[in-house]
Amino acid sequence: MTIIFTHLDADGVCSAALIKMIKKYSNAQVFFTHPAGLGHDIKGVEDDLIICDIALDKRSYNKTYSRLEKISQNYSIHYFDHHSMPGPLPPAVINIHNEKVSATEIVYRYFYHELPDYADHIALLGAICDYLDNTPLMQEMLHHYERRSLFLDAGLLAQGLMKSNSGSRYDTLRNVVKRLSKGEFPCDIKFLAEGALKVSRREKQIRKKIITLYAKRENLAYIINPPFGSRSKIAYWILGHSGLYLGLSIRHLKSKPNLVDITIRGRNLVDLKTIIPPIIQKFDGSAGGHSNALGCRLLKDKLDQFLEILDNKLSSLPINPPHAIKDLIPLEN
Ligand SMILES: [Mn+2]
Repeated sequence: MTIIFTHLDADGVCSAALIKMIKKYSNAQVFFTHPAGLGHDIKGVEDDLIICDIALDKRSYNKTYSRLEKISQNYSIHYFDHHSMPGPLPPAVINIHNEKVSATEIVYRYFYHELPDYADHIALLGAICDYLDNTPLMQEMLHHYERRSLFLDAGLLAQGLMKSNSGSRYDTLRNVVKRLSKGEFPCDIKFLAEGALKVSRREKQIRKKIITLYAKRENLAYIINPPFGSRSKIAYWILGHSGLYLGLSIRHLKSKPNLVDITIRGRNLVDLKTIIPPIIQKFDGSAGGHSNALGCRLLKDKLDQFLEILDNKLSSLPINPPHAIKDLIPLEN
């Protein structure tokens, strides 16, 4: 038996579904985790292990490393990921790493020769939902389907997963993984489709409210403790609505009242991975993610300084500002 630990977003779900399409792994057990929880969650694993789409977290790196090392003495470990790595993995771990593509694409390419034909559809869904369909392979594979039906399925999956938030969430997610691995599409899975419609209808209302609540600095839009809604979507909405470089959705943590979590989204104009971590490290915070989508944690009383430094940094960079909508409207150009 093999155990799969994956992320509970669409990229993680599609990665696990691809793996379960392979005969050898069809009975693998699927568990869901996150960067800070990985080291804890793999404690006591006594099976072959596959990890997908989970960033190696800097703070728990040593613990995770030693647990992986211990497991790897007796079992195989595959680690598929596309987040930046704070350090190496134990030598016996098979590390399949590429920061330019989705975790789903990494898994798809690694197991390509063992996958059924319909795996391409699931590979595309994981990539689209992680904003990483703009790779040479995914762009070519997009031609296997028709854009509108493909994107509908991607939307049903991403939005439907947000709704499966109730009691037996992990069982629901396992069920989605299993059904996708058997060749069903999100449009075949009734509760995903119904959940997606509810989530989308709710978001329509939430966005209207959010775009009245955010604040701006010269180069970035931010919102502190938005009353509802998904952090990443809120960051996007205020990024777009403000016309600025970045959108930041900031939350005070209930469990750790001296800290804030910040979700940052950009327009691919700056590489967040080179800008944010050096600033965060000055304040002894932590940051992780991708060049255009990043999360960080910081002491609450350092937040203003962080925003100030980040804003100045953006001013100093030689980047073209985003186009203003009104400049793009005239037809004569
Ligand atoms: Mn991912």
